[in-house]
Amino acid sequence: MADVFPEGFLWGGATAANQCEGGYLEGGKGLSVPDVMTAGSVSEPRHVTDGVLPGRNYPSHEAVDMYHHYLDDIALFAEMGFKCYRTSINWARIFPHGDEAEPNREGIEFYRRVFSACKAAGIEPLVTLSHYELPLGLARDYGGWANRELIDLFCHYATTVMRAYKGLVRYWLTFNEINCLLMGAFGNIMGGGILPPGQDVAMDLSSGCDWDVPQRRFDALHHQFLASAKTVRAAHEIDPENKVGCMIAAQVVYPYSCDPDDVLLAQRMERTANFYCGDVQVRGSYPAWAESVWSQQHVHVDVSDEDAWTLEAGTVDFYSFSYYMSSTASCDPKVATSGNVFSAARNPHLEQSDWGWAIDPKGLTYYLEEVYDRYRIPLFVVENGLGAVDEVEPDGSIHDTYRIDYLRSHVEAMAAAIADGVDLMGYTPWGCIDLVSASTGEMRKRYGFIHVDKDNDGKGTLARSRKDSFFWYKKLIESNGSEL
Ligand code: BGP
Repeated sequence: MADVFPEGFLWGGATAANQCEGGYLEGGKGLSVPDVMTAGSVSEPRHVTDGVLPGRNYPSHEAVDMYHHYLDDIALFAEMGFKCYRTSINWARIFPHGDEAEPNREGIEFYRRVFSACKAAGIEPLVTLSHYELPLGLARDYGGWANRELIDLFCHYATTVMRAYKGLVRYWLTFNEINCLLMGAFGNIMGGGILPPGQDVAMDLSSGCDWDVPQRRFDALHHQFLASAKTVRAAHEIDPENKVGCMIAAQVVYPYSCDPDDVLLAQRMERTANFYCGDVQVRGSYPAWAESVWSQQHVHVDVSDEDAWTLEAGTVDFYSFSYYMSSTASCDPKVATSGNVFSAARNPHLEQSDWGWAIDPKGLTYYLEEVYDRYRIPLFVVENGLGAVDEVEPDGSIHDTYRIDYLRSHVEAMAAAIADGVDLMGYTPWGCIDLVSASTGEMRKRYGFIHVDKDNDGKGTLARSRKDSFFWYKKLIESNGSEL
């Protein structure tokens, strides 16, 4: 492929603290919402329990133990030639309950070591401040993000770490997949830290959430918009070199048929899912159609003059997103099924992963071009990949050609968008090292270039090994995307 990727393109990989770190009570860390979420599977939902219950499997507690393996893992990232490593800071490692005045020094020093190791290896850290990991104290005692007090608590946390890592980190993301708050169970728990009532409640993604109160989610989202906008301003004051992005779960929705009702439905779904959040964070105000979204949901969002000013003054420097799949919209209820974030109809033209996610590289080109046309700021693909079951051969090798094929076609899709004028900063495929799945809590749903010896029951040596995709990605980076 011709040289299309710009000089300095940020090739790398992405993880999140609660899915890879482990060490859940080490170094003074407090409990975080994922620490009370059990493991599930493709057919069994994860459960949220009232505290840590004996005899249950909580995958975040050890995860893949990066807390103790980070030096070796960063060395493997460097061997692949990573220019960038996206990870997140676990807020409860810095402020164990979430609302202390002074940070936990051990937590600060842990991430300083991680980011320094990245820098020493020539890898630029890209840090998510909130990746599905609200301190449990804030979820339990404040009601999560539905409570406006979280804005100041978050800003205190964000500015503390930005000051601590000044000169080490300059790329930041405020909220991971902020738009997940537009949907039921997953949005409440993972996005908003709004816990279900009860001792032991299933986070069922395939059906509705009977304890959902839409007003709470829309309030939570508004509070996160404000917290994000204030953080952007503070980041620029702390260090003018800082660049802060939003992070949206990309939803590409095609009309299932050319019935104008399907076309309009697809437009509405796509617009709400992507641009409700994108417009606030990039343009600095709610879209014109926000009122109709609110009235359909029977909610009211109170945007005071001061709020409006805050949103306008804190727009992001770049737009980042995760992209895994596309979906379709149909007015026929008989064709509806489910995807990773929003409910949709199965596309008969596309293959699906073992977890039912439609594989659609062209959807990535489509999305990059749509979003760039709308916002005209740099874009960054900070998650993409194929969750699959890998077989380890007797000699220890792993021939994950399906993963290479998936990633290759998505790199081609990015190249097509760049050739069309899209300003793309980088690409950090998800789960560059095997880690815990967010939606199902499994280990067997693997994304990594690096295999970790650990199974769904938590057994294994935690040994790391290189898959075939490791060598493929290394060559790709070496050639700056031209050797596919
Ligand atoms: C995104 C999340 C990640 C990640 C990924 C893959 O929604 O930002 O945290 O986990 O999806 O999803 P899963 O882990 O459910 O396969």
